[in-house]
Amino acid sequence: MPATASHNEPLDAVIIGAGLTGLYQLWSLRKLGMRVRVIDAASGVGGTWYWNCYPGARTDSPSNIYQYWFSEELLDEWNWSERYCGHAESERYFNHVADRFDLRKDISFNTRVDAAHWDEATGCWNLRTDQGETVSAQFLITALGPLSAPVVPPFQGHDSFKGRLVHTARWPREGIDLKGQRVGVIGTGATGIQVIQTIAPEVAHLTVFQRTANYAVPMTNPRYDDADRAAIRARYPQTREAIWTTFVGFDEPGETRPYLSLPPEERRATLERLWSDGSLKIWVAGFMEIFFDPVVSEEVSDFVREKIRARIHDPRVADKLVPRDHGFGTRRVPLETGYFEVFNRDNVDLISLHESKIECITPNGIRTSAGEIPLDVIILATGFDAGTGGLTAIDIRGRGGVSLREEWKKEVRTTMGLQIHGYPNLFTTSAPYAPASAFCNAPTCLQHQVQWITDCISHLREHDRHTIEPLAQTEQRWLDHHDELANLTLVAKTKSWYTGGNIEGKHNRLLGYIGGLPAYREACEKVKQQGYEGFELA
Ligand code: N01
Repeated sequence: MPATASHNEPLDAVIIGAGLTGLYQLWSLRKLGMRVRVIDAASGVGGTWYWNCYPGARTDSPSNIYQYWFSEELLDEWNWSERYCGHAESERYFNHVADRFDLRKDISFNTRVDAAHWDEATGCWNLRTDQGETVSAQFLITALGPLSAPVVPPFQGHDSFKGRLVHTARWPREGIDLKGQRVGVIGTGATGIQVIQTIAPEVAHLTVFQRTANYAVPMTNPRYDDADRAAIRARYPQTREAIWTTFVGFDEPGETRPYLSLPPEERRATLERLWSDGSLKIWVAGFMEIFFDPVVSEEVSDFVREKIRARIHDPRVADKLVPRDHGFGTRRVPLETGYFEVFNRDNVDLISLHESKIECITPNGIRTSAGEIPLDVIILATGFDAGTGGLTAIDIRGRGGVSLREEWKKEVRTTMGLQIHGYPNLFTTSAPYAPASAFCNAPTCLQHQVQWITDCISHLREHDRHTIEPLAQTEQRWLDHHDELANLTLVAKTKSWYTGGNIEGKHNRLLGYIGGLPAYREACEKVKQQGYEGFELA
């Protein structure tokens, strides 16, 4: 660990995570003249884009809004090559940012924070890492990303497999040669879809194990030339404004006409227009009623089901692939490129786990209730312990030695996803009950959270205060508000990582704040304007 961190003298702040959030938080706190260290288990920057280097990884947010806004120079000099950039380009971008702003000198790579304990006497967080170092800092900021703790289902026989078994979020950086291999993919979420559509043409045989059929929208991904980039740059002032004002931090205003007020042909025409954009517009800038009105949900879902069915040759396969058990948009909608056509290929089989269950992993493959499938490689695209898993992996203890991990087994609580009662000077990003944990274009919401945290720390320093912590009643008010909105939605009634439903025994509560980014920003701004009323400053 570099010199600053091994001093006994506490740092001003430690940031855990050198991804999108951590890099910007470091840059922001440096601007305040603070001594800051970032700690990351990875060997490089990029967070999600460092770890998720599986075949086909790509953003579902357009590149013009999947970026930082803090530097005009950066906006001017970085050239996106396509509308939705691939994993390698995203990772290159974050490396460029780290170099451009000389951030690496304050980052400790290959270092995992095991524990962070609040020390009442010194008013500092004491951290212990897996490298045996201890670090103290006045402020602790977690920049772990909402999806950093992979879920490996406890299949019997897991260790007996003689081939290669890998989770997509731990894909080896040197890659895996899948040519000519018999591959099984478990999971058909956003990740599984990207992997499946990418590897199907190169493997000898692909078996897809699907538990829940997913909706997906075909991606239109043009490559950009200089003229496109110039046009995109010319719109940056408007784009920068727009992302703050839309419901989920994209740059497209949503449809405002009530769905049911439109004649059927106008509904259809609008859905066709949204669909043909080849983006997530039909989900995030379409008819909002899909999130709370079962009638509209069913009509829009039928529209999408029809689109999916039309692409699959075998109606029996189509029956398995067309979602029936939830409405369009109540789970995360992925973009896809030729995904459904994969199931028209001779070298691909689809196993619906509703028809035959996975019984165990064997030395030679996967045994389902319908028999054994021989495999050379098993890919787990089985998702994440979202929002909470990154935080509970660390032994975080607040006032009185109270363990966050233990408390969150009973109930996950935060104040606006930014702070937690009982844990002074701990700032969380992409934690539960903020839009950033689920319902937002990540860079928009995470940059907003970084700005709020930076302003808050700046306020404390200006007013000669050393600690901040939300009051219990402030936290309860936020949770009540969150629940009230959540419970109006179909999203909260649908099992997915959005509700914690993908983890056995996880407390079920909608993870992301669903009041929209503008309302969330207003709530955060109000706290700031009122001098952090509802928070204890000491
Ligand atoms: O994870 P998921 P993901 N047996 O939880 C299945 C972001 N992301 O990594 O749906 C069998 O969505 C599970 O089945 P079910 C994006 O926000 C973004 O795909 O629970 N199957 C499901 O099919 C996304 O939403 C991008 O019934 C099991 C799958 O595994 C989030 O990451 C790209 C199982 C997990 O799907 C997470 O996506 C990729 C079991 N025991 C990801 N356990 C882009 O921006 C789980 N499954 C493009």
